[in-house]
Amino acid sequence: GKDKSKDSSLPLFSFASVTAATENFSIQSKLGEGGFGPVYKGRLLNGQEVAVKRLSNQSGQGLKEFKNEMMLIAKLQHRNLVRLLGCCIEQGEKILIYEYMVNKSLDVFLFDPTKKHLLGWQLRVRIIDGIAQGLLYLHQYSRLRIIHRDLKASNILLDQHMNPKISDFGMARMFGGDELQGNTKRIVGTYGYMSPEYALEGVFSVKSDVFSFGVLMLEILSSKKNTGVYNTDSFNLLGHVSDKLYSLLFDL
Ligand code: ACK
Repeated sequence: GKDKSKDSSLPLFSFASVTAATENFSIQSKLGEGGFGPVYKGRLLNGQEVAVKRLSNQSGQGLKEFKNEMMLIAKLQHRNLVRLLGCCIEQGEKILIYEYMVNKSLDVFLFDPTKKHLLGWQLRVRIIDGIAQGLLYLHQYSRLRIIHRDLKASNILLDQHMNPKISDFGMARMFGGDELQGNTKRIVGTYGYMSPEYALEGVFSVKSDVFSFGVLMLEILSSKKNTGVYNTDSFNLLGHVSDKLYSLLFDL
């Protein structure tokens, strides 16, 4: 592959064809289904483990999400964001190659009865802190002002040191100029984590991400999965908390 490591904001390599790509890594097993297709565990020639995300349907929404994820994640680099290592965007085949996250997704650790006990309080707080750092980078320090729009436990991956990294940028949006919020008729994301203004009116902003972060934080601290069923009380409580959290965490 082409070496682009000099420009740290670009993926390390891009393959012109699948043949070129598959000569450089081997696929070992399937990890699961992602937003736009299967995710595999693979290994580069130098032995490094990677996660390979493959676009399964070359048309429509999947392709949109794939392109979106690629365009955004290629420009981002932060210790709390999953790192893109390379890509292949040949006509017939589209794949993204990521660093492999040994401890998989946070929701397994939070909600699997056999794993819950592995998360101590200090670790839970450290995970929350790491996610907040990643989110702050997205919203502010990356200078791109990115709204993730699907922040949830299953999109937080854990590395060998249990450091959290935000993944899955298929639905993320970049804000231009002085815009503070966007509006959409196609409300995507995950119900239990959606802020009321987004769920009901399609209005998204850094604050709707912070709302999702609030829900995530409750899950991390309680090991209880939010049910995704809204009632007025939870609206009021979380809507109120999300503003407070925002100022607490981001205006420091
Ligand atoms: O919860 P999981 O085991 O962690 O199942 C999902 C599955 O692939 C579909 O998204 C896993 N996955 C995604 N990206 C990575 C990665 N970079 N490293 C390890 N596992 C990953 C995810």
